Amino acid sequence: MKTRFILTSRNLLTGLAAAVLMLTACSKDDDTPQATAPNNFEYQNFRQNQGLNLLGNAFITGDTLRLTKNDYYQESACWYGRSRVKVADGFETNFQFRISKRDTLFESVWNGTRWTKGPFLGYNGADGFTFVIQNAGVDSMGNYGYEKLGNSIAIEFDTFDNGATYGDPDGNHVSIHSMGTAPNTMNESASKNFGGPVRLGLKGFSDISDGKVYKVKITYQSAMLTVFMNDKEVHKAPNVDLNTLLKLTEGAAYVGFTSFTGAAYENHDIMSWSFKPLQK
Ligand SMILES: [Ca+2]
Ligand SMILES: [Ca+2]
Repeated sequence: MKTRFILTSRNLLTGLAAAVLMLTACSKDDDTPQATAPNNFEYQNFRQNQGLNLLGNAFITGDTLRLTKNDYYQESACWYGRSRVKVADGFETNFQFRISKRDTLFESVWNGTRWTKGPFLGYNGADGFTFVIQNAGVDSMGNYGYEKLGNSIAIEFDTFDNGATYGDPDGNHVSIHSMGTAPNTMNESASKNFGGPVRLGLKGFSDISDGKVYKVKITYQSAMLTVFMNDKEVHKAPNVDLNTLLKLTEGAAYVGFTSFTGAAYENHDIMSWSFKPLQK
């Protein structure tokens, strides 16, 4: 287990004595991917897991890429492992995600002898997932998936409010994080050059951990990075020059996902995924 200093759901909840939370697999498959061209691939589902590099606690279950299961202290990355893909001239990626079976919080009640499980307080769940472009390496993974992962840009779907210290506006937001070639961070200071976090509740998505399947499209064209959910634009960052920001290899990088859980958890699933280049 890595040393952890960051206020995540992991260490936050360890301090909550009054509210008690009641309540690895790593596979790798280097078979030929379902690619129609080196920069154009599509996974209609993940039943065959072809060409993915699964790191940490990511695994395939049925048709689904499960980045992290609903258990404590999971972390993962999953890269398209066949090759780097061209990103600098523009791309479009589409995927579906589902976040489900989050843990719940119950009040802790002292019965005169011991603490017991009290009334239901609400849903918890953590910590979300990211889509990442990185050229650190196909076997690279940071803490919490992308924390400390250098040479990367992460589009974060954040489901846990780590508080003002880390700049989270709530536990249901999308944000774009990069420190260029330096180590990335979940601190929202890394998103200030990309418009900061966007509260998804203000975009009509009140709870992305509700177990429903959501469709995401991310496009990069003419230096504009745009994020859509269910065909609705939810975030847009102009003046993103990936060639300048990151140290790419002939305009190409590795793409994929990261995720983590802590003292709160939920399933983070990717149901489908495609990637294709766009023209300038
Ligand atoms: Ca967070
Ligand atoms: Ca965040």
